[in-house]
Amino acid sequence: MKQAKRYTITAALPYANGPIHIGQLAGAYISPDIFTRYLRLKGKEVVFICGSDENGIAITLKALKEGKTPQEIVDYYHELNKKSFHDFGISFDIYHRTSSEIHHKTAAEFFKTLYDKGEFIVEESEQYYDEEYHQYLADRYISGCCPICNHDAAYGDQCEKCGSSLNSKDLINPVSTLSGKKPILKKTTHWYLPMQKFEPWLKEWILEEHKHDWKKNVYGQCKSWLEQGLQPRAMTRDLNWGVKVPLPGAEGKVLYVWLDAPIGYISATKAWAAEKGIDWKPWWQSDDTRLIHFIGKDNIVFHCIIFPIILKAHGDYILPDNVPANEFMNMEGDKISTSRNWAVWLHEYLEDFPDKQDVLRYVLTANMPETKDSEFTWKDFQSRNNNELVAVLGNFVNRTLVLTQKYCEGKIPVYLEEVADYKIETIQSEIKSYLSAIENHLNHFRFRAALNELMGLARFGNKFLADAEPWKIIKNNPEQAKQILYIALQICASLCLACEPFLPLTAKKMAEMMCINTKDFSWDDIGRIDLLKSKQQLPKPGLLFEKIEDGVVEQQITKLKSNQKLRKMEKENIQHKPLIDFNQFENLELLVGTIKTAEKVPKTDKLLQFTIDLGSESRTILSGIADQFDPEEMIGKQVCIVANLKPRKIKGIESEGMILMAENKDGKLSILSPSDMIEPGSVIS
Ligand code: B3M
Ligand code: ZN
Repeated sequence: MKQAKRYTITAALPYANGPIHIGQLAGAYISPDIFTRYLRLKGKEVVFICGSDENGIAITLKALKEGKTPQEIVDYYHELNKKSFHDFGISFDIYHRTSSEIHHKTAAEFFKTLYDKGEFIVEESEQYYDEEYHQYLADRYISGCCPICNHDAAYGDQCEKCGSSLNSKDLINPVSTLSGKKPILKKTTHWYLPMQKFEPWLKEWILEEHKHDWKKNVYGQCKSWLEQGLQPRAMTRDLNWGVKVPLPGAEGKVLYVWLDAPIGYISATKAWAAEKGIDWKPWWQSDDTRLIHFIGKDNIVFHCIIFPIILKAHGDYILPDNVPANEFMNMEGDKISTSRNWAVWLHEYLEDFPDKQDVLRYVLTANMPETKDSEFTWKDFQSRNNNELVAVLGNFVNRTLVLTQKYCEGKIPVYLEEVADYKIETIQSEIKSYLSAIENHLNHFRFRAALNELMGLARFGNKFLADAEPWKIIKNNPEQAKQILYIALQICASLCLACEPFLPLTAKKMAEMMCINTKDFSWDDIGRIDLLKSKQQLPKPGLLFEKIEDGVVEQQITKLKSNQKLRKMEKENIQHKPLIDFNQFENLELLVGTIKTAEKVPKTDKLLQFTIDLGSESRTILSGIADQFDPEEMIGKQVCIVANLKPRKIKGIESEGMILMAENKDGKLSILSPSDMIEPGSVIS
């Protein structure tokens, strides 16, 4: 860790294509907020940078799905997410946007500098292209049959059924999700960063220099990337949304989103500095600046390998000093997923738990996925609230303040050393020892342990009060009882300051209850026994936290499950297949037929053989439905037929079409029939 004059702290720029959920908050936002608030209290110069990632395929896909423009999507989610972070007290100095002009300019200049230095190699390759939409197709825009498990709706980069990561060219029968047509392969040119060139340097910089100060999960991932060997990676894309490639002849091409997004930290810093009228450069270019990126584990390679390569190649920039990435937080036994509706979104949480931001901050910090994946459950949320926040922190503060009202008319007592039975120094050094434990943990990005020490200080306060028993002493020795309260109140004041990085809204409430102006104090004042002014009249105290009843969390669990069911049904019903054109539909020949004969195909479990009258002809059609239908009962029924399906031989019998059925999610079948009898051979359209 280097000595620093100033700190540039960044938190991953979330895509502006959906609301923020608790997994993201626990992964990449609470920890830098705690860290930054702590540094500010220490009197350090620090800037805390974040903003919306508004470029790339994640945005254009969402726009396509919702029938909106990418701009509409990012405008909406930028505002929503900015507000959510603000509501949860995440104290960014700026929440910027990568669609801004200054970002486009900064990112394009960065690319141009690297280009002028000859850092890219230009290569031509074949990529899928949609002729109808005149667009090259990113992997996510191609769907087809998975070569591994045969799932018929795999994406070009991944099969969601079997989880295999794929190459779009491996898909069987690829179709463009834009037009529904088969894409063609077409040549295109891109600019590649030869990452392998930087391998020896990265091995030295990460594997040697940061062997001891980077977290094990981060170091381990980097090591495995570096051991596998780096490959050239394309830094441009064929897309019409994003930062345009600033070169002649590069029309229709934009920067790869993972090239421009981290540069977003720099452009955000520029915007922030411009507003303050200061120079942005020291924050990114001075050796006495500590640059720290807070991210989730899926972003490690981009922040530890690709972005540092880009910074190094540019030459004017400092490198990250640390990248304390978290693992993932799961929820109620499953991965958090927006698309499966298995999540708690910040704006929804606040609707159900108004004013309880700090409870969530507390629970997410206590469970932060620092070294391995962790788990959020509503039961744990409830029990941490009731047994820790209410029973320990809230209880200590409330008891102290209520007793002050009772024994001292709500005034902070005067400290009389000759009366006090307690060695102030011992109390002070006890508080200081919690404090230095908190500091030590924070300096090593151990937020869970730091929070635990904070609660240790609250426990210490509780124990002090319980052991001193002012309620017993008050009758015979009221002065002595007041001294006890004086000390308890000062411990509360220390707690208030120490809470601020973790539970900023609670710290604010505590400060109001104790009439303390936290701005007058710094982190190093914690432990002082004169933080509160004697004779100060305090208002009637309210509660810091309240108990959460069983019914409340049960409701949340029910909501989660019903949300998911709804989503699953929507998905099953609607999201199956890519869109088709009307002429594709018209190519289907659908006819009504009447079943003349029906019998089971011998030596099979499920096959029924039908003769179907189509008016001018009759057809033999096989159908695998014998487990649900009795052949005899089907004779005479009218059915809908796909009449132009290529004949197929099944068990030696040629089937000349298909009978249409509806199937519910439990696999129950129902035959589709016209509602009134109609001539066989009638056309369905
Ligand atoms: N937007 C991915 C994500 O939201 C990406 C992070 C960018 S950080 C520069 O996880
Ligand atoms: Zn598959």
